Amino acid sequence: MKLNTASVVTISAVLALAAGNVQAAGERIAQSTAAASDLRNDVLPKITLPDGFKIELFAIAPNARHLAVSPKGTVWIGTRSDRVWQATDKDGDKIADMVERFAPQVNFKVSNGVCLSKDGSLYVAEHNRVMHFFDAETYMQSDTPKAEPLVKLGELTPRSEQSYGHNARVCKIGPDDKIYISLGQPYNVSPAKKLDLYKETGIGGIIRLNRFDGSEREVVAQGIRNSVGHDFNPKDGSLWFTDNQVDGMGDDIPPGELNKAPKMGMWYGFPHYGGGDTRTNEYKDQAIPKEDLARYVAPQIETVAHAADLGMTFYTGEQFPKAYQNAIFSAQHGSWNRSTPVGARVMVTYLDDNGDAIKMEPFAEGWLNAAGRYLGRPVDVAQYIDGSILVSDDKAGAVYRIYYSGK
Ligand SMILES: [Ca+2]
Ligand SMILES: [Ca+2]
Repeated sequence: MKLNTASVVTISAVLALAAGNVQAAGERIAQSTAAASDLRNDVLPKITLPDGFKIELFAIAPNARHLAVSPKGTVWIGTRSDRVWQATDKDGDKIADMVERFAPQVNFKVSNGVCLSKDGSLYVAEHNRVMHFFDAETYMQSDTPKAEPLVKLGELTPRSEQSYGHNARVCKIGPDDKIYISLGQPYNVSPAKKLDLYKETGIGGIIRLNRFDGSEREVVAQGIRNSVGHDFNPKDGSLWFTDNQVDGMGDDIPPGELNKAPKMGMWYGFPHYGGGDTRTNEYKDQAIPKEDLARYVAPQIETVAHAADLGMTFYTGEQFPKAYQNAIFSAQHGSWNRSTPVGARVMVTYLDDNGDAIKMEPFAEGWLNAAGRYLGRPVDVAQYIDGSILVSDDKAGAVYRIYYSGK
């Protein structure tokens, strides 16, 4: 009798495994869930926005990180796991009715960064590989979309530098039609013996590549600690990026950063500076090399320490009032190491006529409650097809849409 029971259990387990595999191929994320109702009823009413703006739930997507939006409205959602989601709104109410696994046959590792080219190629920047999906929207329902590595596994950074820390990549296509990828360096403060290798490979920096064959790899920015968000000013083509700064120096230093690259080949201070003009303890007694100092660019905006500024986008839509045209929307993920947490909000940065930042201020906040508990943690901001913006949240596992109703 006992033997029979054991056999039944074994067969059930095999069946369950098989069912799991079948499900994985067409894995869909339920949208009408208790978690969705909680977000709609309990969290989103707490989010404060400027007059005339509203926020609603766009999609449930576990571990939602960086976003890419096609002109037809498909939204690809990266994660720090092995999944990329694709969200579609078939009935046109601007709420996703289908969220499913993209390219289930691909074994992703930390598939955080997603970006789309004008001709419809989707790139997935993983921890140490970049995958290229040709005509991604056409093939997205296929189990075998046309895909090949743009950067082969183990060739984005030397394998010796792979690490759990700062392993989430992001990408965007630049005005030169090359792909720009940020490479966070793995340490809190990089040791001196690593600096030459990092400068050469673009770790602690941003690189660009030919997006068709991965050739012409260049390091375009150095001296960055861990940038997890960049975009290009559509007015002048300049590259802007956020940077997360050094831990363990206290609650209020060093500041986080929003940077602008006036040109390629500049140096942004790390690890000699830990954020803004705060010298790191490890390097403060050393002179900064002349060749670095000559290329040093100070941040455009110093943000509150440890807020973790991540994804950002220039706003090019027409739905929002004029003040927001060509402004930068960026996400603060929120602190993990500060006595009183800060962040968990969407910021807006306004630029002047010269294309420099005037100020950054909160745009959407309320995910951090008075007790210091996170109701959500924003990661990325992307413009949606109607000129609203989408905000991802990897704590709630959701994507929100913020739109202007004027009322
Ligand atoms: Ca819908
Ligand atoms: Ca800096």
